[in-house]
Amino acid sequence: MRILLMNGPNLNMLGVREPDIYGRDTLATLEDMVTRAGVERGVEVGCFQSNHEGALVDKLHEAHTAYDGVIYNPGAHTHYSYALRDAVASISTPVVEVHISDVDAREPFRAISVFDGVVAEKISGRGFQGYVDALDVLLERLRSAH
Ligand code: CA2
Repeated sequence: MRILLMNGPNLNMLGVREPDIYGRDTLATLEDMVTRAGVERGVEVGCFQSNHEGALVDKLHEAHTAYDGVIYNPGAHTHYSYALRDAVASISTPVVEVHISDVDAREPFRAISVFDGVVAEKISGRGFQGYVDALDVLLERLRSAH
């Protein structure tokens, strides 16, 4: 089983600024944590981060054939990118949307997600643990489908 961990714009800045919202740990730590969680569960995790919408669209298209599931934090694209919503809708690979912060408890625009209705599940406000929880959601779903 292959799972893609995908992070959108500005998430390469994790641990660099705004530690009160996003914590002190870096993207490398997050990728390592999810990769290790995958190893424990017998799953290969591929990691990708980009600040560019088109690169993220391309990676989702690649996930259609190359991965069994996607853990995806779209960053601010969550709130406005119909191109990425359409990309998620265009693939049959299940996608779980993850947010480190509790998007419903912040500015009102963050409570809106264009991915509503096209993702398998949305996890918000659990910090980095939310990504591991998303891995478990995907594995449960994928294993019960076989
Ligand atoms: O809570 C989340 O994970 C978000 O997806 C993060 C996005 C934000 O636009 C969403 O509303 C919620 C922003 C990611 C920015 O990450 C930074 C990390 C460190 C320092 C500055 C920004």
